[in-house]
Amino acid sequence: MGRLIIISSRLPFSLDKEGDKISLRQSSGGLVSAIKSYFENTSAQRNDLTGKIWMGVADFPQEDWAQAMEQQDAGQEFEVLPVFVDKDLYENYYNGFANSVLWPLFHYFSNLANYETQYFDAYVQVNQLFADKILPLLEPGDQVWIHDYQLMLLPDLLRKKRPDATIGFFLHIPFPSYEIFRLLPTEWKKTLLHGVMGADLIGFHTYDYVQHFLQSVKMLLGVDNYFHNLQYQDRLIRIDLFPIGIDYNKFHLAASDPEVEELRDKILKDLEGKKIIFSVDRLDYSKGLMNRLNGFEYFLERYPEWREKMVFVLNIVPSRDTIPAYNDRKKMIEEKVGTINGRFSSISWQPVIYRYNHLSFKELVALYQAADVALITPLRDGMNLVAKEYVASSTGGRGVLILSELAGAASELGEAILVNPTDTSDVASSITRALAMPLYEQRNRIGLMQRRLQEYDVFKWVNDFMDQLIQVKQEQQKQKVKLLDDKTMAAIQRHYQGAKNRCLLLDYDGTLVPFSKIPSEAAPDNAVKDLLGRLAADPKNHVVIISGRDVNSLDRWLSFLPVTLVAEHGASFKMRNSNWQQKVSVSDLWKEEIRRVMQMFVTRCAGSFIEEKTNTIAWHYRNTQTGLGFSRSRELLNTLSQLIQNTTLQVIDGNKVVEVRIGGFDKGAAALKIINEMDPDFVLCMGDDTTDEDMFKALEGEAYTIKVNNGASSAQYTIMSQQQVLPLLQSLLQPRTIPNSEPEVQLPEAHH
Ligand code: GDG
Repeated sequence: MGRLIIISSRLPFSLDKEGDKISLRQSSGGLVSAIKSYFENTSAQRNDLTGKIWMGVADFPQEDWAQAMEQQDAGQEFEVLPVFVDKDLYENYYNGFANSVLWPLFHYFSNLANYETQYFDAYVQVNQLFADKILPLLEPGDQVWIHDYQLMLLPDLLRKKRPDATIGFFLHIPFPSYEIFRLLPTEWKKTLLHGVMGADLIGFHTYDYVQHFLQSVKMLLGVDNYFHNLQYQDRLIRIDLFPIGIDYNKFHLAASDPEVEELRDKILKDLEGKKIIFSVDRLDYSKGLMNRLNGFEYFLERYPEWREKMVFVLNIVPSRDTIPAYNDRKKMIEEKVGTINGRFSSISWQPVIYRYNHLSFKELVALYQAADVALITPLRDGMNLVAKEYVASSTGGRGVLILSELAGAASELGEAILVNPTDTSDVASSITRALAMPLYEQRNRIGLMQRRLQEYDVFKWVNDFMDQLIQVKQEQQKQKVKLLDDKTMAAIQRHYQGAKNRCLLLDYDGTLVPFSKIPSEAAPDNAVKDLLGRLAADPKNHVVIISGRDVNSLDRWLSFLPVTLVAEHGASFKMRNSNWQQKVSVSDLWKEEIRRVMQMFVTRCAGSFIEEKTNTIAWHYRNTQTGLGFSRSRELLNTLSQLIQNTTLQVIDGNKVVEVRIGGFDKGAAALKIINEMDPDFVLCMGDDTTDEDMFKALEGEAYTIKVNNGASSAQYTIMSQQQVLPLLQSLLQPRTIPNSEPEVQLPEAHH
């Protein structure tokens, strides 16, 4: 491994200027907390790291930066690479697209999203600035890790110039459901997805976000996944969940730091005799502060016995206060705090202690320690580190966490009291439950959560992500489909000539014949018939045409030849010189329902049509207006996938066709069955479509697998077009002069 290059939209600090003196101040926020901890703890880092770089926008002028670097001692744990962005451009990028479009939308506040074109333009430009800065500095072996929603286009911008670079991307906020994501203007949403897909590994906090992302990729880019892997533009990409952890020991051990103890004791003394409820958040509508206050107000109303016996310490950290949606919120919150205090305070007691400031780390931990209850109720939150930090800071197992079920952290912290923040009475009753919880129960719950947080801490998180990134790279290497070159072809020919029992498995449409506008007109021409005839005439050959076509077409076009025909992906067979056999006979009732749905799509999409076969029914959109056909096919896929749930049917997203078929057949199983029966010493398998991938996978190590047309594939080799298929087969019959050198190609062993 080489250098680790972290790229986030902002650098993890800003500059403080006092007269001539300039100093660095660390900024707060989840991402900064996590990566800083990792960089500070050298013993937890991978030992093969040769350097650490952090790149991000500097929110200070270039001159100040130069001066700060002169004054700064060389004690930084990492090299800093500042990006300088013009103020107006930055405004449109950061406060504009990032925080007035993506942030609200991804947190399900679609009504707050402001789709301004200049915002998007600025987003593209700033992502490009990042790319321009880092590209000339990239070295082989570098691991680039791009963070968060402000830089979704960067992975692809790097990929375009450095196809082999190692690039990871992590999203710290939720990835919303497709129904929300699709609200973005079409060009933007496709550009964003395509941008992220420049990465090799894409990480999210929870399983739901992974699923949402995969669904959007399927609907908008037409790419399906298998076990969290995607094949996109010739590359394997892995999408997985990496729930971010915290620096557990930093929080847990800080609790016994004398300064923290002193601060905590002071808080406890000042609020003596009262239970403490605590929350700390950036000022953000996603954090659900108004709902929290409503819940707290209802608690005071509904459970008067707790009045004077508790206080709610509400700490809000200033954030993005130049955006109107944030500033308005501050006023509303302060009014609400005023109302509650006005309504319930007595001369000696005030229910809400409200502060609008940034706490030092020690103050923060002292408050975590002092609090009997942490009330953390965001309306949406990618993860929420505050909840984890509160749990980690507890000593002796004291403390109760009330956590919103809409925070990513809820999927790991099941022992918290989980609430729906919009349910005011649920919040209120959870507060009483927490305040009254016996110590043994608190200990039990906190203990279980602490063990989990200690186990998967921030160091595990980073190393886990880096390990997977390296693994994906290795798999890509293994999987790289090689262009079939002359040398390999010569080796295949040599093997062919020496073999006595050969099997040639050939797909029909798109392989033996080009695609035709009307499927029923794709009859083989004389050249195909002649070639197949000559191949089949050699007694050492067994030619198999393996297709998704129905029995009738294959029978009409090819049954005059001594070849084996496989129709409908293996549902029907006609072994060489014998009769058709059908593998299943099931009721055709299912087709009626599917036909009805497909018929609707035929009406809604001019040029599309339905094709029915014995075991499949397909909707073709090859002849439709390009964009429309594709987008209708996404809708149809979605509808059909829902419809066939819990049945044995399968929906296949093929080449310009959406097909439903009875499950249990695929070309892979059919191909294996044939070669198991005939035990050949040479197998060649060619195909072009998604369904042919099943054969390529099933025959791995047993056959020369060749994919027609460029594109990601499990096949060993690829040829660039369908027009090369016949000449290739022809060359088996009449080999050119074969060079004598040893082949580099891996020869599949004879099948046993
Ligand atoms: C994003 C996602 C995801 C807060 N106030 C003070 C302070 N903090 C520190 C906390 C914590 C961090 O800031 C806040 O992290 P969160 O996770 O709660 O929230 P976001 O900043 O919105 O972070 C979030 C996160 O990224 C990581 O992936 O969990 O869902 O929105 O570490 O301790 N620290 C100090 N004083 C404060 O007043 N010292």
